[in-house]
Amino acid sequence: MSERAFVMIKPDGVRRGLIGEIVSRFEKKGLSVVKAELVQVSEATAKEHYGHLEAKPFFRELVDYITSGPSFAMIVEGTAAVKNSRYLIGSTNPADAAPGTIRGDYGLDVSENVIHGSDSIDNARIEIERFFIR
Ligand code: IDP
Repeated sequence: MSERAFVMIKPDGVRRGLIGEIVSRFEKKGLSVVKAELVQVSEATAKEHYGHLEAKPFFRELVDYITSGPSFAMIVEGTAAVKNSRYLIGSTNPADAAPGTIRGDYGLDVSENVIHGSDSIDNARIEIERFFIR
């Protein structure tokens, strides 16, 4: 069944010129990028987006990272888009992410892990609204 996922290339990925390469991976997999925009994530949106991590010691660093420059926000559509996107993206820590995944191939450190992908259909809906509808 076709569904939508929210995917965002984080500022390190944009700075490193990886937009084309990363978009290409989603397209080759068979998922469609149906909307995309370069966005400057605000402090308030960053805090909301990562609200589940507010108590973590790295929260301030995470907010500074995600607001450090433009990100490339996308709506990705296709069969099981949420699950398939997470597989393409790989484990949170690039050191644990398998080669062939985006984080496995382009990341080194958990604090700058190149890309975000929604972790559930419900969160995909919330994140699409957060970044594209408001
Ligand atoms: P996810 O991005 O794979 O869904 P989450 O646990 O929701 O993983 O973490 C959100 C983001 O917080 C990660 O993608 C990463 O940028 C950052 N993060 C997670 N754990 C750490 C850490 O231990 N140190 C620094 N940043 C972290």
